[in-house]
Amino acid sequence: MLIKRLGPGGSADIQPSEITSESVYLNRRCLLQAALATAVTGLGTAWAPRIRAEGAKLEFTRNDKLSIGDPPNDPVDVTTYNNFYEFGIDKSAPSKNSGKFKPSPWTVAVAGEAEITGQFGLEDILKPHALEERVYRLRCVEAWSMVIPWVGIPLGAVLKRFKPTSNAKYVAFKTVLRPSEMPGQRFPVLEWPYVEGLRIDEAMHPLSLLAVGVFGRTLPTQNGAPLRLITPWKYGFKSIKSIVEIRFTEREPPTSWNISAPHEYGFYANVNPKVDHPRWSQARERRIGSGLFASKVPTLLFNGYEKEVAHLYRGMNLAKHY
Ligand SMILES: Nc1nc2c(c(=O)[nH]1)N[C@H]1C(S)=C(S)[C@@H](COP(=O)(O)O)O[C@H]1N2
Ligand SMILES: [Mo]
Repeated sequence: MLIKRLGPGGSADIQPSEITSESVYLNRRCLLQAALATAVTGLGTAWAPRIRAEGAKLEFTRNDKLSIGDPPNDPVDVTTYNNFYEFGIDKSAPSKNSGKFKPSPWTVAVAGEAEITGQFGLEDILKPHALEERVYRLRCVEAWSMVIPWVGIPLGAVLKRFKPTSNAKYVAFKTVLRPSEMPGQRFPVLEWPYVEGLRIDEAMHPLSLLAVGVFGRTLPTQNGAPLRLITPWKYGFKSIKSIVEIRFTEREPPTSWNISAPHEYGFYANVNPKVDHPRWSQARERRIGSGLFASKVPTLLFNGYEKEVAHLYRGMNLAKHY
């Protein structure tokens, strides 16, 4: 497989052997270690020791402007209460069944309507971007939510480096297909590999994040290592994990949940408390960690990010485009 190197001005072919593995690269980022991470972010180590599957410490700065003030969920909840059907459908399955999954080395194929396409090492995709921590609310369509401090890079900045053409109206993402390491893929629960997509302006929105870490460390396998999407104003299922392909397309791409249940899940998947799921209400949500008997809290339009994203959907009927 020929793997390209993405530079600021274009790409040059290189041999796979030249590629630094993701873990080596991410370790290199950790030059300053915990002391600085704590100094810079005011957070850092207090959370880290409680993570189940400990990744490498990351060097990052906290993006306060794009973070919410709510206290993050317990790391144990974030890393053991997961949806990642490739490892099973129970919430506890991804943390239990993802031990064999190898997130390194990792390459991402970039394809479609862009001037620069090819197969790129994860390191090359990440390299020029500074890692940021952003505390986002995650709202699952199953009517529960969490507050999670992701570490990543803005998706839009990454996409721009591939020089999308004027035909690039959408961006499609694909999860790795690896049934030998992902036991859930041996069952036809969903059509594999998992796919998702965004309209190009949604992808370019400053809130869209390509996450490589959580709680200041590289992503645990159950949270989508080594690279996943986060779109906080949409239901969690848009935030596709373990991405191996990014494709610029002219037409709206297929998405896994829409393929599996088209009357229940649309392409947009914006959090909208007024549009019920056909089988349950979306008006309220349970905050994971608030206790089984805690009352549900009202769900906010666009998951609380209305001010930031409402302009993307002006003139659209959001009851129709669910
Ligand atoms: N590849 C893949 N990505 C996925 C899923 C999945 O099953 N497979 N589940 C989605 C759903 S429904 C949710 S709510 C979030 C959960 O992310 P978390 O487990 O990191 O909290 O991941 C999303 N991304
Ligand atoms: Mo979800």
